[in-house]
Amino acid sequence: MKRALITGITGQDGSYLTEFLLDKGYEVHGIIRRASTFNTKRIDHLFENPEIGNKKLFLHHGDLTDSSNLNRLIEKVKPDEIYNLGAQSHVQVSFEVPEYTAETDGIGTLRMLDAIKESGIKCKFYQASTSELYGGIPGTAPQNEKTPFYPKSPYGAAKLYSYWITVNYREAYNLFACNGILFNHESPRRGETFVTRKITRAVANIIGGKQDKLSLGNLDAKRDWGYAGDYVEGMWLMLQQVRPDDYVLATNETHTVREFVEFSFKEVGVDIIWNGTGVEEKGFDKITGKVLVDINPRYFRPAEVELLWGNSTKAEKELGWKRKVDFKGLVKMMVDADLREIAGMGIDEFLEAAASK
Ligand code: NDP
Ligand code: GDR
Repeated sequence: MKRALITGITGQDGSYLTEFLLDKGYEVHGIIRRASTFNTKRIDHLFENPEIGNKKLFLHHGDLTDSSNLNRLIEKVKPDEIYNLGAQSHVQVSFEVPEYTAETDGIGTLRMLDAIKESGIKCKFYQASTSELYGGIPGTAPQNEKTPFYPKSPYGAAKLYSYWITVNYREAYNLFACNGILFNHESPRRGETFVTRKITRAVANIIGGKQDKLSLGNLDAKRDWGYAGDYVEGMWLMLQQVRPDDYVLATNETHTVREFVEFSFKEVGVDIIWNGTGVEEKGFDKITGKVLVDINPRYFRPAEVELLWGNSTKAEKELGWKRKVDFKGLVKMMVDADLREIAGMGIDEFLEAAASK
């Protein structure tokens, strides 16, 4: 039985990856942080299953800022594969906590790599690199493994260090270490402060009468949004190759935040029309004229990544990986899940009920 160690197991990707590896017959070990409230919601369904919890899935307290803990865990678990997903992963928040972000997202990766090297354990390493490395420089899209990096945030700069230290440990010490340069990937488990989930949650809340309107920042930013469940398979595939390498995972499509809003409301039968410019712009319900979207400058970033649009040809050719869920499918999945949670019914049921009124 193969053994995997995951940092960031309580996050969106960590939870999907855990399900994927358990399905493949792995024993999975995860590092969790001590918190004053429960932070294991995304993996509770696995850990509380008596066939899995403490038989195939083991949780250990730890933190990417604590080397002695990481050294000890690697010695104890002796993993075949490590997936380093742990990070302060919010770009805007990284402007507020730049030093902590560097400690976790930058030096944390060095701590992991050095712990592997010093332990002498033969173990493959996956680093959660990001399309934020590119910074969306005009004229560079679609971005692939050869596109130059130009990070635009403390998060991006910390992840740039991690990208290169991963390459360096591969070249200097012959570690099997890969960077997955992943474009944005979302799901019903996405944190609620990322723009996609903020939008789908708001749509469900507005429908359920629990929220009046949705306030956003830059509507014109473009992202290549895929489904997290597809992307964790790509992470695993990278570690199953003969040689370690770096790969882009993306859908090869790009859409604006504005389009994400329009598609999300459309799922519940609402057409949005836009009026006004800059911070005065508003999104109205075409039928009722009610303001459903406005702009709040607090969501603007000190520096913005305007355009991310990936090219995952290398991963498609060498790993045989391809995204299964497209943009429309992703929006529908997320709106449906939030609607079920908040209004107690899925999209189809909601539309049927609305039509019979
Ligand atoms: P989440 O924010 O959902 O999860 C982050 C995880 O990291 C959580 O488990 C969190 O624990 C943990 N964590 C935070 N700080 C530390 C720390 N100091 N020590 C140990 N663990 C820590 O992120 P995602 O699942 O979306 O992303 C996974 C990784 O992939 C991240 O590294 C992210 O930067 C990167 N990435 C994500 C993309 C995306 O679109 N989702 C795209 C490209 C890269 P806790 O639950 O306790 O907060
Ligand atoms: P991103 O994701 O910064 O791409 O990082 P996020 O969803 O936060 O922002 C995407 C774009 O939407 C714009 N935006 C808003 N963003 C948020 N969060 N809230 C708003 O109200 C809002 N209004 C507009 C942003 O300005 C931005 O342009 C994600 C994270 O998962 C990273 O960890 C990962 O590395 C990258 O994706 C790839």
